[in-house]
Amino acid sequence: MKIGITCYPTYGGSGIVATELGLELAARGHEVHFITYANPIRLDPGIPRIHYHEVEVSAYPLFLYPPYCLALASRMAEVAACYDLDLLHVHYAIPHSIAALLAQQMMAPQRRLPFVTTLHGTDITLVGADRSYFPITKFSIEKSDGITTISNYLQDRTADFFGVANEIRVIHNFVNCDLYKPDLERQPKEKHLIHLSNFRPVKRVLDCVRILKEVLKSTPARLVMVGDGPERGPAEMLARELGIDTNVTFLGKQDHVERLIPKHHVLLMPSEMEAFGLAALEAMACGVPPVGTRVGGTPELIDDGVEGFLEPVGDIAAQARRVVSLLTDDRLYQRMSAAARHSAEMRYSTSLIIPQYEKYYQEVCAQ
Ligand code: GMT
Repeated sequence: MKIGITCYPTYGGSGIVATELGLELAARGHEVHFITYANPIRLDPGIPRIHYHEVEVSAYPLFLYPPYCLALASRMAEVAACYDLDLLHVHYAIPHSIAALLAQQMMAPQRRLPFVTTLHGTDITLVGADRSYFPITKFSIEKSDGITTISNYLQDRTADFFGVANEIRVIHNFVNCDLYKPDLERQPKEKHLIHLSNFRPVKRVLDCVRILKEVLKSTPARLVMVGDGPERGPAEMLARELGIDTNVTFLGKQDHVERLIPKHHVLLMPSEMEAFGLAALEAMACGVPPVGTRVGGTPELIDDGVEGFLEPVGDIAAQARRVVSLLTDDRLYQRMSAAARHSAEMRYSTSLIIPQYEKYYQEVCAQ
């Protein structure tokens, strides 16, 4: 098939899923066209059957807010016509879904251009819940030819909150288990925790620093923070205030997290909300057990006490206790690490999930 993919190309779970989906589809022989305002992260140049079309948003003195959605719709229609795309697949409802709807209408005199929208989390739980975006998010869901969510939790929440009647197909996040795998040469001595996110308030990044402070009361450890965003500065300040800044490293944005994660022992994911928890899935594939919060779709991903631990949001003491148990009880650690890897391979590997997208595309095109 010839598929146009649009996402936020910066750091964030939805962009990562969209990019890796495109790469996997291209590897399976499909022609993939990324239509985005920047080259998506994790997309190296020169990959066969992958094309990148930049969306340029012209500045004009009259535009206080440059109309990105319109520029995107124009580019989508242009690429669809030039490359004879079979469908568009947009990730994150706003504004991508509305741009796809416009592109579809622009193409309508010539032919049908169906589009699939994948909902990832904050597009529903935060942006969609905002009064100013609620009606347009609901409309975009109703007008999509296909809607997928990345967890059962998000499916239920979307149906309940927006009261939409469309079928919502659940296609979970996936991980390439050949790329994300345990590091058999990891240094066993020094214990390293890792956190990966876009450092938004929903991630409760400061809790990672507080958890480390608790952990250090009973066992030595280091914390590596990967990513960047508004909570990075406050987290760095908190580490200094708590006197543990020499135990915390802020690496900023990193492209090859599959090389970093396996060098660590435990992943921290203390989020306020997580529609699924892609970072935890990537860690599990590397045999790194996650300690996270029982919110949204995380219980679908992490079998609590078997593949990692889930505790209440903001309960620093409970999360720290779980981390300490993993760092100090080698048998527990080995058992949980193996179970985490096994679950990633058996339930969320690319070979299981990508065919679900291919099948869904065929259904949507055949409608
Ligand atoms: O908050 C993020 O990590 C970014 C956000 C996004 O939409 O870019 O991530 C969401 O999508 C991921 C991939 O589908 C999910 O695994 C995350 O759980 C989800 N984040 C939230 O719901 C907060």
